[in-house]
Amino acid sequence: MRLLQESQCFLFAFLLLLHVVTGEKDPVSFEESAYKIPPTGQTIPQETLDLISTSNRFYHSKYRTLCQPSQIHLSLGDRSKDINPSSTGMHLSFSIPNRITQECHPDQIQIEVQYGLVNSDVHSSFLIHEHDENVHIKQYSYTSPFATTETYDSDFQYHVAIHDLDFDSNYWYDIKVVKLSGKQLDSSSIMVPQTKRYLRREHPNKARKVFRTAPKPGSTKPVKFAIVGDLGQTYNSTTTMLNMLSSLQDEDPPTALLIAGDMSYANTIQQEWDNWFNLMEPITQKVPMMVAAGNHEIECDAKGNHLPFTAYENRFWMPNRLGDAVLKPVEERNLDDAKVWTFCATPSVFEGQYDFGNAFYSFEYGMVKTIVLSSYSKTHKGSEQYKWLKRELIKVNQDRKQTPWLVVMMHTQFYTTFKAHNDEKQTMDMKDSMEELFLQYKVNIVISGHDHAYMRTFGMYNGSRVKDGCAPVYLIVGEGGNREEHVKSYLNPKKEVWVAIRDRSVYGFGSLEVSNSTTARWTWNMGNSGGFKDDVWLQNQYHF
Ligand SMILES: *[C@@H]1O[C@H](CO)[C@@H](O)[C@H](O)[C@H]1NC(C)=O
Ligand SMILES: *[C@@H]1O[C@H](CO)[C@@H](O)[C@H](O)[C@H]1NC(C)=O
Ligand SMILES: CC(=O)N[C@H]1CO[C@H](CO)[C@@H](O)[C@@H]1O
Repeated sequence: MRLLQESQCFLFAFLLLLHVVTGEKDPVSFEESAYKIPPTGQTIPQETLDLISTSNRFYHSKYRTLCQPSQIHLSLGDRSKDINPSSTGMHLSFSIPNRITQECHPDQIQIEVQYGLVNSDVHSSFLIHEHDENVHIKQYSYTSPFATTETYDSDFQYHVAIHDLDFDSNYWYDIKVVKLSGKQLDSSSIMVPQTKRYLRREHPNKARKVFRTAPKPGSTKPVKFAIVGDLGQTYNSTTTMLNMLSSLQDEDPPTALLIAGDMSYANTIQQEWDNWFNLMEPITQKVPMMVAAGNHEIECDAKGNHLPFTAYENRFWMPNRLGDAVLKPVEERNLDDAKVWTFCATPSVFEGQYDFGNAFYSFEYGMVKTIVLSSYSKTHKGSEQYKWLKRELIKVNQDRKQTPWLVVMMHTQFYTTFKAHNDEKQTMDMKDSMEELFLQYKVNIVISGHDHAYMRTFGMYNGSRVKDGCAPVYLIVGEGGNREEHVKSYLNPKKEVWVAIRDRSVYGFGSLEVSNSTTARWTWNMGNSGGFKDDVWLQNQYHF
């Protein structure tokens, strides 16, 4: 009996392991553009370029339409509150112009959401009402500490929940502006020149947008996530994004995207958030994007209320929220020039308060339960986050047959082989209080970014490789391609015994494909031709 237990528990087997590091790629010149599209004929395959040109955001039309939604991004819906949940949901988020014209104010326009099962004649629709409990319209003003003479007024950020969807099904949807300035929409009267950047016309041949809902917890349906961190918006980020986009054409495509923090690298310049959501839209309008708060999301407001996480709280809407965000302003004395990077823009250590909202939350996706933690919220034993985490872990372990795979995602890393963000106090405090729970409650995989590199460990606890492997495996996925480039060096020239594989040379993203309760395949650096790769079958460390 004991032998059997141990064999269930053996270390992650490598059935396939490729580790090829090639030399420098040819330098690629590209013109800095809003979307940072690399030139045709470079590293991006033609099929992918075709994909971009038919996706509406990249479509260069002569005229664009007033008040149209852009920056469309999905996130998974809220868990059903019913005792016997039989349906699921999706959140639709998008942006309606504000900064160009007042005509698009929510009081002035009427937006209709239509959706229905693909291959079914039945469809549903509703008009968006500001005071509906399923609708949240956010708009914020923000002053960058680096440009205090200019206040940015955001577009209207809509977050609309759709409920009562079937699990594991394809739905089409459409977001339509049906009334403008109180007038029924007349398409001929609303054409404006393209120079107005936020206005655009839909692609004439655009297919309806389609998303797939999550499989039901307890279902045996295989699931696949695309996973990345520290993405940014450089040429290299665009390459990663395009590779993710072309993976959506695969026979078994990823149906959710997990980002382990540091999304846009706007670094307080809010227009860069608009650019980033536009850049991501071809993917995020099809696949729910689930995010964690990174230090590049802290971005406190230099005037107004001095609150941190302004863009992160207004632009994303994660499911199963525990309530509105509770944020403490950054202290005035920490906003002067000398301290602004350390305390307000993208600090490594953040001592403020950030609870609830998009800070920490969880979601089920078929066989996988994911718990997203905030590295920039309190983590000690009495903290809101710790108490909630413990409750979640107890709950999920009451029936691991429902979700035999338990993933934790957070921005900062408990373990690293890189000389970069090693031993940051805040992260070490989090590790001191929470690592024990990860082990006790049988977390399979812990995903982080922060270090701009890639690492996979063996089962780890308290600084060492656990002999029988019955401990969480730690992944660092911060090689998305942001402007800060790769970490410069390793802590030790030879990899530590607990490190299975590491890289700091090639950008990419990961794919987690859960086949069944015992086996998953993890692949890193998807779609990049040549370069470093990691491709392993992971055995569930625990026996359910
Ligand atoms: C963790 O390891 C340290 C030595 O590195 C040891 O002193 C400590 O007791 C260990 N803690 C646990 C909980 O095993
Ligand atoms: C689980 O999936 C793996 C990989 O596809 C497969 O080899 C294995 O036989 C499956 N196990 C069960 C119990 O179905
Ligand atoms: C590692 C990698 O792919 N780096 C590329 C990032 O983008 C620049 C162009 O801006 C390329 O020259 C690098 O090869």
